[in-house]
Amino acid sequence: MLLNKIILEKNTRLCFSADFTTQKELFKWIDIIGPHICILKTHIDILEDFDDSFIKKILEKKEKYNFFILEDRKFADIGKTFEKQLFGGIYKIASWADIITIHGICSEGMLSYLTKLNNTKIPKVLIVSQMSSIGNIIDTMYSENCYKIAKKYNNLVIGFIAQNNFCNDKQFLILTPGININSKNEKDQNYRTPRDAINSGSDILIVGSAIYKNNPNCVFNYKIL
Ligand code: 5BU
Repeated sequence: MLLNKIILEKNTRLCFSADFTTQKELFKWIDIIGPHICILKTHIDILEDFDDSFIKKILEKKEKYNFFILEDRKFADIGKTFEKQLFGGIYKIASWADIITIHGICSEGMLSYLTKLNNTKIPKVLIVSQMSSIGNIIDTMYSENCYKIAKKYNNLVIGFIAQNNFCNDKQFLILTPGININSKNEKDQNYRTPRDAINSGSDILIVGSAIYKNNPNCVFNYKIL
């Protein structure tokens, strides 16, 4: 994975959470934020006007701005359903996403299934091992079990979506959502400051609305710390 190379070359630890519902808005923001990020995070199933042209366009932007694409699908199912969701349907996620998220709950089965596939284009995996949302029921044992599974499948798993570096293992990246320079609770989302996340051992900050609901220049508050 050449993510570290991008981080160094572009001097950024920012993953932009592009939670837009139209392609026009999505690609407009990619053109604004693209030069400042190492990862672009999508939620493909919230796009209202998805069509086949999307895949070509997103891959062109990736080439132009040099970032990885993370589809935050948070897969959580049995292997054969997961396979269809990842490779098939209308989105063909595996054909354009470099990285995907999967929930820890049944990640052992999904990773074992993925390992046995003869498919050449398999995205790398981040396991959701902690969440930012208020009232989520993940406990320390759950996170610890995610770590055990990640070690077993470290050919595919490159890290975790987590709030802190709970495993303290340099082979895995920690990507942290729920970031805003004004720490606050907003509905069920718990926002912590970039500094707080970095001090907790985060490698990459996932930031969405704190940037796109603001002046684009505020990207510099989150870019590198
Ligand atoms: P925000 O606009 O910066 O709040 O968006 C956060 C994004 O990160 C959004 O796409 C969520 O789906 C995603 N997310 C999160 O907020 N918290 C989590 O624990 C996980 C993902 Br996992």
